[in-house]
Amino acid sequence: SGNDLEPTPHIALLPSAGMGHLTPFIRLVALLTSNNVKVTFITPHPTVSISESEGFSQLFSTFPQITRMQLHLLPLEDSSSKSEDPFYYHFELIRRSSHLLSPLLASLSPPLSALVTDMSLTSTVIPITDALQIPNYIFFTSSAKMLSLFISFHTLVDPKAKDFVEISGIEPIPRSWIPPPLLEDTNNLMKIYFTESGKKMKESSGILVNTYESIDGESLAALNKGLVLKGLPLPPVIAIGPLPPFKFEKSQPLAWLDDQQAESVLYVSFGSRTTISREQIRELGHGLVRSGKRFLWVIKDKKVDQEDEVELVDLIGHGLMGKVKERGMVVKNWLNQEEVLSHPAVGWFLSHCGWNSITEALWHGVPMLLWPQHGDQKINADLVERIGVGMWVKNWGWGGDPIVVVKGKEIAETVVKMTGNEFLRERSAQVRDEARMAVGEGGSSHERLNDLIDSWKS
Ligand code: BUP
Repeated sequence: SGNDLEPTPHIALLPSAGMGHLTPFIRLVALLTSNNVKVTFITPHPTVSISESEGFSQLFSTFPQITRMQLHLLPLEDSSSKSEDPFYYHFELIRRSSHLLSPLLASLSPPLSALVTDMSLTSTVIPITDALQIPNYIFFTSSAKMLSLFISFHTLVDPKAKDFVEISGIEPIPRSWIPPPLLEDTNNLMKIYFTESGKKMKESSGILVNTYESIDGESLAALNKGLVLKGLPLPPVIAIGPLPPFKFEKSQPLAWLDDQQAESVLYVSFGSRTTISREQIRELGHGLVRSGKRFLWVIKDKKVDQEDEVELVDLIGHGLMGKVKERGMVVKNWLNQEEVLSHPAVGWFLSHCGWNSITEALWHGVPMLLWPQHGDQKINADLVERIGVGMWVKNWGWGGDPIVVVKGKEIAETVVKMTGNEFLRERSAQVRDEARMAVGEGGSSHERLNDLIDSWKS
């Protein structure tokens, strides 16, 4: 389609580390490409995980018309932060290599209409695009509610001093929902990127968010009315979500799922970069068995997939392994989640509340048991609970807390309660329809994206 007389915009995109950041970029790239936008995708090299490099290969083989450019990351001279989270360490590597972008961007032909960068790179990339006079859009890969915290965090006076964090235009956020590293006294990689990029964000040309009006309306309105920074104008905050899952070729046979009854299976996953303690893994296993439900459980022992070498049976022990196999299917590390959530046998999702997992569950109408582990996940859990498609047991705390272990008995009781709640299922079907309407012809997110692409043509 498209008018031959209309210029084709040329957009470069630069993601950051981890599947939670890469997946929405891949979806956006697929969407832009199918809207006749010329895309150059800049891939940081090397990646942290195998999943990321596989994601890149699949994307480029599916869309040969996308130009690939590599950003070769420089090693850090000061490696004292190497012991911190490997994904945040990689954010820092990409940030510190950002100056290498200048010659790369300047060499692209035809000249760029805009660069879209991951939120974590805002503070180092904006000076570069400013110098080259290229419009810079930030892609925020979490909710608009989280964006309001991101943008205002550097203005908050001692956020840990009060029970609630107050952001103008937004309902106060309980302190216990704030990502714990942000409340530490000492600096850490998350706090540094969050503060620095949050501060610089207002200088971007626009902020794209993988969300939509009917779940995140309060924050979208507050941001776009300029309330969040108390009258300081912000660039337009553009809700373009939920970005439709992009289906690569079927990657794994899910024969076990094919044999299960419709909506009978609980899918359990804590995302691509979260491990839970061995003790908690075993309690969870006992809980799942005791719930009497069928389940499909993805277990991780290491944050980084290529380091994960332990055998499943050594993780959960022979006794539990035997019981688990009677009712469920357990997999190490990775399954194609899109295939799982779209499978008719899957009826519920026990999720760590990563924003991508949530938008995917909404898209497929799968009700959730919410167990936030770290980062933005409590803020995400709250949004899901409010729209009525999830159950959140708040006293389970942060799953990432090594001291609190939730017992199997309680997990089993909660699973039974959640899976018996018909209201959650009915509401999930409505929310699925709304999500699809937002990105369908005439929907709010569909319109926003079209306007954006049009603005790149002039
Ligand atoms: Br695990 C896993 N298969 O087995 P989130 C994840 N995914 O396809 P995270 C799979 O990775 P952040 C698996 O569908 C989602 O798109 C999943 O992103 C996919 O959580 C993505 O849900 C994971 O945002 O990232 O990994 O914790 O911390 O950035 O939210």
